[in-house]
Amino acid sequence: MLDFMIRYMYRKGKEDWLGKDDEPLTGFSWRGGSEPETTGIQLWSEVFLVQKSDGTEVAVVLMDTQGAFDDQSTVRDCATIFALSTMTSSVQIYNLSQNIQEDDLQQLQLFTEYGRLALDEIFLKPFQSLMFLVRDWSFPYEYPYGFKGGSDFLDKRLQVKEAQHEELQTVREHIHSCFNKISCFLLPHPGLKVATSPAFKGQLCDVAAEFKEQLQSLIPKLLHPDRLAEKEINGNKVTCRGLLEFFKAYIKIYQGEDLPQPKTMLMATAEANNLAAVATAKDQYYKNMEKMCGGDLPYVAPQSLEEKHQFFYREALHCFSSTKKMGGQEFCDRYQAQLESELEEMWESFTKHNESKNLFSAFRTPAVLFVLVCFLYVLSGVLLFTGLSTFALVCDCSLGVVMMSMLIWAFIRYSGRYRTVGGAIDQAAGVVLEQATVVLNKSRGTSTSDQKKSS
Ligand SMILES: Nc1nc2c(ncn2[C@@H]2O[C@H](COP(=O)(O)OP(=O)(O)OP(=O)(O)O)[C@@H](O)[C@H]2O)c(=O)[nH]1
Ligand SMILES: [Mg+2]
Repeated sequence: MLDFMIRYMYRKGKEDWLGKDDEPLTGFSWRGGSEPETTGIQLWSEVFLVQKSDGTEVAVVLMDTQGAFDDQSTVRDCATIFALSTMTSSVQIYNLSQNIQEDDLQQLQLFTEYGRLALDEIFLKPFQSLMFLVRDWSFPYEYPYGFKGGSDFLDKRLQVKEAQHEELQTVREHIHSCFNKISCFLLPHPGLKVATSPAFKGQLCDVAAEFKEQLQSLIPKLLHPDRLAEKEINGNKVTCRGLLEFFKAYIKIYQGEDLPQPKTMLMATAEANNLAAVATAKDQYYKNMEKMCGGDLPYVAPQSLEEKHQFFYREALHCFSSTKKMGGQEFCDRYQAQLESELEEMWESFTKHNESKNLFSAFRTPAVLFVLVCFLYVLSGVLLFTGLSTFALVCDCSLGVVMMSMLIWAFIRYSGRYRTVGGAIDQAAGVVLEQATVVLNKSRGTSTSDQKKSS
């Protein structure tokens, strides 16, 4: 198709632009066979300058792209190629075989949505003209070949009806909202030689007459100087130089990590299933634990809370594994691991919350500081009594510092401000308590061993 367009551009004005009967078709490389030929996006190396009848000059750039979904490309690749080519062209030809089916429309919806993501400020419809080109159209008795039949056929296919399921309505509305102009051309079968013969090199003698006739109608309608649609982005006409800049900018966006990954329908559904199952299981665990130790409920002994946690944790995992999910075992395992780590996090926060209700832990810091004050007071008295007045002075100073800390701590707890200072005091009290316990344990250890020795 594109090679016939190239012919038209080189020979325009001539009656016999379609070519001689035995002339091979050259231009963008093509070949028969089940393996794909075109990969990525290709532009014809020559920019055709065309003068319109009003004297203005426009440039025509022909772009070929790979087909959607070959065995080398991911959904992301296909969506990116479709999006890039649609964003940078004034007419996008959506080549379909035999019919326009619902999955073609869904694919179009996914790809155009991906294209729209990259455009941040859109005032108008994001894309210009979309043309469905239905190849090998076999029902000319229902809708005749060409634009007229195509347009009637497309109207029927893209009609939004009240009785339609919401899903079908959104696909149609989405496509209408993306393109300024949507058209359709029904093209007949080019003949068995074209479709099946390995010796076919594009010579017109092997092409069905009907096909040639429609080709002669279609191509001038697209490429006739006065019918050329100029490329506009956000309502502004774009020059070739501008197009290059846009192309670079769009490629950068698609290379970046900001856009979500388009996925196959199965992957997207499986992910949604699994995430929903994770959320339900988490919710179940949270509610159960909340009943045990949440909110204002009193402090629970850590061991019994842990037992409850183990039980509800297993219940939550069971809830996850018994929910029907798509994507296979390996895929689900990934989400199970995610669930396990999120449950662990929740457990940690529940234990902390429970711990904070423990009366001793709430008064741990003032208790430690109070004991320290008493100890320093007695120590200073003893030191003064034994004549070590310098050491007693140091003790008194430390006593002052501890008392100040106590007052500051009380103020912070009351006002809720300067919480980092409060945290530091708590930490220091914790260290003192720890050291004191170590010392006490040691002394108890030595006294019991002394006892053992003496016995
Ligand atoms: N049935 C049928 N075959 C066609 C038509 N037009 C071209 N062909 C044949 O289809 C084969 C592939 O044509 P291409 O134009 O390379 O198709 P393409 O979509 O660019 O394919 P890739 O670049 O390989 O993805 C060739 O053997 C053509 O002769 C058509 O309208 N109907
Ligand atoms: Mg190709």
